[in-house]
Amino acid sequence: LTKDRFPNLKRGSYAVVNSTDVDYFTNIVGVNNFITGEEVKSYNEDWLKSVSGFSKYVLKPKTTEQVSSILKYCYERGIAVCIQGGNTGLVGGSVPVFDEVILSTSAMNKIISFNKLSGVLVCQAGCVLENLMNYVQNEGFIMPFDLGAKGTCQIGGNLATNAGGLRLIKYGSLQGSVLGLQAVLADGQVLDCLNTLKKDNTGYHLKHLFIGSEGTLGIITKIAIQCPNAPKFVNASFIGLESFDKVLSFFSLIRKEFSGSLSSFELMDSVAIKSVQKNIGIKCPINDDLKFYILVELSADNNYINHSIQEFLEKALNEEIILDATVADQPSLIQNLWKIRENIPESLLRYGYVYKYDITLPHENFYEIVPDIRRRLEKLNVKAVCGYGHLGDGNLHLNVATSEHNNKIASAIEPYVYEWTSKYKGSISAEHGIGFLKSKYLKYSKSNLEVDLMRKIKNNIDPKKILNPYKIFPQNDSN
Ligand code: FAD
Ligand code: 2HG
Ligand code: ZN
Repeated sequence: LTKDRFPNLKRGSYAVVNSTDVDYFTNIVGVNNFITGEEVKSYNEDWLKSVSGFSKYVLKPKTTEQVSSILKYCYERGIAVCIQGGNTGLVGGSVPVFDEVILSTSAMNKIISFNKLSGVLVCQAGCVLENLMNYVQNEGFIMPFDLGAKGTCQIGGNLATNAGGLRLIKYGSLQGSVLGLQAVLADGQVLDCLNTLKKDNTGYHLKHLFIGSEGTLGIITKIAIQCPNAPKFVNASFIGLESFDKVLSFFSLIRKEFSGSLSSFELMDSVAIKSVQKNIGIKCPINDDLKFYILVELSADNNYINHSIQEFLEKALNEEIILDATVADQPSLIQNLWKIRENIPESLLRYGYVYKYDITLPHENFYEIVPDIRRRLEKLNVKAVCGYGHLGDGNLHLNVATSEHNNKIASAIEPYVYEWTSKYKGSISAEHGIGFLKSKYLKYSKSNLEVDLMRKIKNNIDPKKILNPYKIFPQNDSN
């Protein structure tokens, strides 16, 4: 329980839900979409099993109007609300800290429209990413982003965390591809910024406030997103290398050769690969005794990528920049290579507990922190220390797996990792957000003035602070 790990944290002075409230909520969402009892348990706990609240109620509205009625009521009563999408977030933002009512967007899963001319998809926030991917694929398009959590995460959650993922290097961030959104504010007002056209410079871009706001400024209910045409040719290569210097040389070469066609450049170290092999049972498709692995995806409308990748890799092999490689250009084979990369988080969790760091660093210093942390934790009981992630975007996932949470290990890593990161002016959360678990460390990436301005915005939009309390902003607990 979060309460046990953070004993000094105080519950805000929010109203406790009573039977009249229960009647009101049931009336709005209907008995089937009002969850209470044993079933609430899984909504209280995050994917990492690192934090859990003790909410008694989950509401699953189906429409913006229902969300609006719920929030209007909660605002008047002073009831705190935790917003939950697919609950795949990795910073404890999607679960309650105390007894906040959970508003799940799972029942808001309708696709509203898809314009084949513009490629603009409009949908409700609770659509699961993979369902959207399949839907637009049938129309000859792709979603502009992809995550390992695609089978569970929802597009509303993706916007709320400003998720990055596996294709950002080619298609950019959600801030670029989201054209518009609709959000319900704390007092129930519906903010309609659901633009479906590309250009609009009429004043402040309010949609950007909600992208990455992690449920603290409003509930995103609808989204308009620009989908690119599906590339005609795609291939993926799984490559082994002996040193991180070679990884950087290879990155520089492939970017020069394939520039705009490079849709992923993912790094995995040997510890990450071993974890997938051992804990999930997926075999490494090439020599499994190398120090570093890369998954490169190329995608283009021109067959040049398929004709030339083989030759390009052979040259790199001859020059000993890389040591082993395999290429796939059929969808099922490409998917098999991706499975290795996408299963790393799950495989590490199987050790018991994982300390996760999601940081940006300059390419030159990208990997140094991993062996450094290994040395620091040498005498402590850890199962694995590994580095992987979106090297193309300068985003490292440093993970430390142990059998269970341990304060001694935590304090050997934190704030050390954040001090290291801020020394390079890196971000202490590149793509997962701040949520509950990282709020204490916000100062390593944001100045006092920035946090102050953020607070002013929050207090203005949600003066009673009912939306996702205890998240993003530092709390009064030192654990
Ligand atoms: P949740 O976890 O339910 O919520 C996340 C946050 O958003 C919470 O603060 C919540 O309150 C808020 N929220 C949710 N829905 C709404 C809404 N409609 N309106 C307002 N606020 C809302 N992340 C990446 O960036 N890149 C990756 O490559 C990536 N890979 C992952 C792989 C795995 C295996 C896992 C488990 C996670 C991964 N993640 C990744 C993290 C996670 O999937 C993303 O943060 C994702 O965007 C969360 O979506 P969700 O629907 O699960 O949101
Ligand atoms: C990924 O890229 C996700 O696989 C998860 O962002 C990273 O679990 C992590 O640390
Ligand atoms: Zn990631």
